[in-house]
Amino acid sequence: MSDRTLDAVIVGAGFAGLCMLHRLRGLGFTARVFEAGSGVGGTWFWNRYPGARCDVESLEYSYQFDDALQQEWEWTERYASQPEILRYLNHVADRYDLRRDITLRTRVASAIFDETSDRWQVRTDDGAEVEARFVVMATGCLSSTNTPSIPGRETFTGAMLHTGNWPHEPVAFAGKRVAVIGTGSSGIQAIPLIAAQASHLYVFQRTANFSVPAQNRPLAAAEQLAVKRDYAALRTRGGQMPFGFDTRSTEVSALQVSDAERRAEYEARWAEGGLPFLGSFADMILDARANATAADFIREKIRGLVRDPATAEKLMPRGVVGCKRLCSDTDYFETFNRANVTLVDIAETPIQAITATGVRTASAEYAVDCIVFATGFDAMTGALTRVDIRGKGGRALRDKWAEGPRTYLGLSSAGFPNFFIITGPGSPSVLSNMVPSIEQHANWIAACLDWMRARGLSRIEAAPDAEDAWVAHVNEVADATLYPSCNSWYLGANIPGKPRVFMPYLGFPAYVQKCDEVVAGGYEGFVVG
Ligand code: NA7
Repeated sequence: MSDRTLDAVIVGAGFAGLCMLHRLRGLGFTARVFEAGSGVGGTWFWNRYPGARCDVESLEYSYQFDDALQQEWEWTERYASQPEILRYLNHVADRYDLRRDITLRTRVASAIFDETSDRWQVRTDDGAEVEARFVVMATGCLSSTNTPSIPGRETFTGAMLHTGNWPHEPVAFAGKRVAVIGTGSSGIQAIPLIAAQASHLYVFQRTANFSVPAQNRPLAAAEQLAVKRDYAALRTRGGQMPFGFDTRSTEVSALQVSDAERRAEYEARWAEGGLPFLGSFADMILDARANATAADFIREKIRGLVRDPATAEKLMPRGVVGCKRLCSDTDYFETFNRANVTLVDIAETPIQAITATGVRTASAEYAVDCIVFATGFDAMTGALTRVDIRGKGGRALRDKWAEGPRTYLGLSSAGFPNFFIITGPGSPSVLSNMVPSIEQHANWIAACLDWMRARGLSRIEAAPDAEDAWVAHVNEVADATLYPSCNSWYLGANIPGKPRVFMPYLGFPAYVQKCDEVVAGGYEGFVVG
């Protein structure tokens, strides 16, 4: 190996990249992280919109690789805000002295595999090149923003913002007329805070979304201490749950209990708040009739929260609870009781154009000073396919994935040796608590490199038949659920022209077991040499 050759290039300095770097360094490997942002933090660096907050509890949405870290870090709220998570990640970068191996403000443009040397040639957008034995994509699942190409967008004379690429300077909405387009998690978090400042807020809703109250609150010292006394117990409990965090999931069917028992369960979960609502019943996302009971319950709550019946009607989601990611809010539905908030149903009257001064729908023109796009991401594949990644025979990953992503375990793709993806499509990723999923992948990849080094091996790649079987399995699992029944970003359905393929793998515990079995079987399903 030449002196110039790194063991690994890691792309991205969010939760995944930081953890991967720490793991590889710990094993004596050399690695460099390239990060497009001017700071570390990934998702939490870019998504700075008002109200940005994690929908998994702080005590679980955090690293567990170092008990001292999880003992010493004090979370202030049940659900951490973006600034707090960013502080945490900066603390991690400093605490483990990670910054000296991170190059900021640098985007990886291409990674080309050289079959003769088993090396990757990685080129960055400033024209620099490095050589590495391995490439690890820690590029995140929700990092490539989606801004719809609405006619006239370029003619707008006011400010245009995207929740996923928010300015670092404070944005003042006071006295401004604001349009928010999109009512997914980001819109639902931002809308109440923007409404509190703006002179008028127009919310452009294409699809009403299910949302449950987060019931966020300051984290009491005693509560935090109780977890820290036996942190491992919480981590274990979370790891045994379908989504990899403690949803207090039951084995009970919603259809096996009486109406009163079912209601009591939903009421209790509503009062408790957040995504554990999905754990109410085992068949919530499996059986349409079971799911309909939860949908009816949430619609009834919306009816009770929104004073104007016509607005309440428009805010009522029609589909399957959890099919699109369930939102977790603070005062979202109540915000529509404010006199300065107007809901515009663009399913009824679609947006036709953005003009110099506002947004025009099929029935009216709304004059605004600022447009906020809360229109989501080219999820799971966008950040991977926009890099020119070429494996064996010069084949581009984006060409291989033209009909949808194909991976083995969401970690690796056949034809791309020594190339790993953290929380890639085909792994639990966005259907799980991201931080434990990231750590599981970083641990797996680090152990794999260690194993190869011990055996003097220079190449590992997914076997095509193992990949085919895994892709089939991921689809089979998804097809047994209600997930494929709606136009979610899990399916790529939010991006015009993107192939409709269910990307994440449902079931964190079974997935971890499979990864462990693959290792125990001598990296079964991989070709090594
Ligand atoms: P999401 O969940 O993809 O939400 C995007 C929203 O934007 C959603 O309401 C979309 O409506 C709407 N949208 C998308 N494209 C358009 C166009 N062309 N016109 C009008 N409205 C549009 O993104 P978020 O950022 O809120 O959340 C992403 C994840 O981040 C979230 O699930 C958490 O995991 C964290 P649609 O439903 O497609 O009709």
